Amino acid sequence: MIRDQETLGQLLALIERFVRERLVPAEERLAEDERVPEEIVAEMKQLGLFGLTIPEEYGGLGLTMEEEILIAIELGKTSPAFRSLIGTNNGIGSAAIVFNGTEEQKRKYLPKYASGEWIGCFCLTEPEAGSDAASLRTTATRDGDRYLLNGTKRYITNAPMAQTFNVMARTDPDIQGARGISSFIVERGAPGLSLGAVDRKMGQAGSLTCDVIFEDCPVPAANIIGGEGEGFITAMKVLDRGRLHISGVAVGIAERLIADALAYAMQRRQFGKPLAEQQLIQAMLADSRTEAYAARCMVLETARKRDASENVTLESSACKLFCAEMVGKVADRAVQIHGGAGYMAEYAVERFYRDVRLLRLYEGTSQIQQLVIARNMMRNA
Ligand code: COS
Repeated sequence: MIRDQETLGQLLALIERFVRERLVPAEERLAEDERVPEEIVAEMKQLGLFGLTIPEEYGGLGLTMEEEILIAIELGKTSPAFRSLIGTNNGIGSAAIVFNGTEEQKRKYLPKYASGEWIGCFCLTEPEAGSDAASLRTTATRDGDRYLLNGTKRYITNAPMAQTFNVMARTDPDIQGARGISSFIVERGAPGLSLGAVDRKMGQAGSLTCDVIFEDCPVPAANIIGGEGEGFITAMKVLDRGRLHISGVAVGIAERLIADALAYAMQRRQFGKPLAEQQLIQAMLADSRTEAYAARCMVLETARKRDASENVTLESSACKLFCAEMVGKVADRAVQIHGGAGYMAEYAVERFYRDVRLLRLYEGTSQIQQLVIARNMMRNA
């Protein structure tokens, strides 16, 4: 749902300009330094990018899902590591509190996420629990008015700079599956909380991940989000939303790569004419454009359904599956259209080709999306 076309149009124009004038020129620096430059972080704060989805009463812009997707598409048109920095505050790092937090938790944390003063992150994955998230082993044992957390979380996006960690941990050791899991807010500096070394990755340089380790880490009982045993279901709701957001990012990246490939194909000449006039190149451009358009339509349609309070678990996974696979193919064709040049670091397509590989993995692999879709089809039959 778009609440006010004119206001949204202004915001989109502002972000489109920020991406084009500030982020795209800083892509190589980001890749080399593996850090979002400080001045860009400051500009992101000023633009309100950390609080796009935080409700207005807590200092954010309170965007609807459709509005958020349109912004995600714009932000997708540059290195995904820029979006990743604001991604957790707008999504998986804050959503559990927005959905299920107490008023006190909302007042304490959401304004800090919205301003970008604090970074939040989402700690679900573990060394032994990736796709099978319900088998996680981190424990939270009640000890008076606090819980003691023990366990290790893995590949946690933005953990190196996070001030809060939304941790899923098992509060009931007798319940092996999803129902034994609760959700907690842990603050940086808590005793027994430590971080592993920053992970080295295939792509998305500048989007930082690391292990988060808990050793008898005390967490006030007031920091549980929802009740005991509600953590897994909340995490799934968070991911429903996150998967849709990532789908929007995939559309934006695809549109960027198509623009880069088209520009190259129109300028580069072979066989006496521009590449873009060779039919086999046209086929690749046309397939990419068609798939990206289909992806854009499905993501926006799902966002509108979610704004209308429909359950979109199946559709969110369908979007994530289609869009993540789509952008993989588009990136592959963009490299192909560039020929040998596409393998060179000098061209952005080389970097994006590696960056987009993550989209088929995080917030649920393509295979997990297939499983969610099929299960929901059976449930609805
Ligand atoms: N919304 C609300 N509730 C949901 C839900 C959703 N989208 N998905 C599952 N649930 C509920 C189920 O209804 C069930 O509740 P009950 O106990 O009341 O029956 C509970 O959660 C457990 O669900 P389920 O039985 O489906 O759990 P499984 O362990 O079989 O599988 C999958 C769940 C595989 C879908 C889940 O583990 C998953 O998404 N894995 C991928 C994790 C992931 O994306 N990791 C990325 C890390 S974050 S970057």
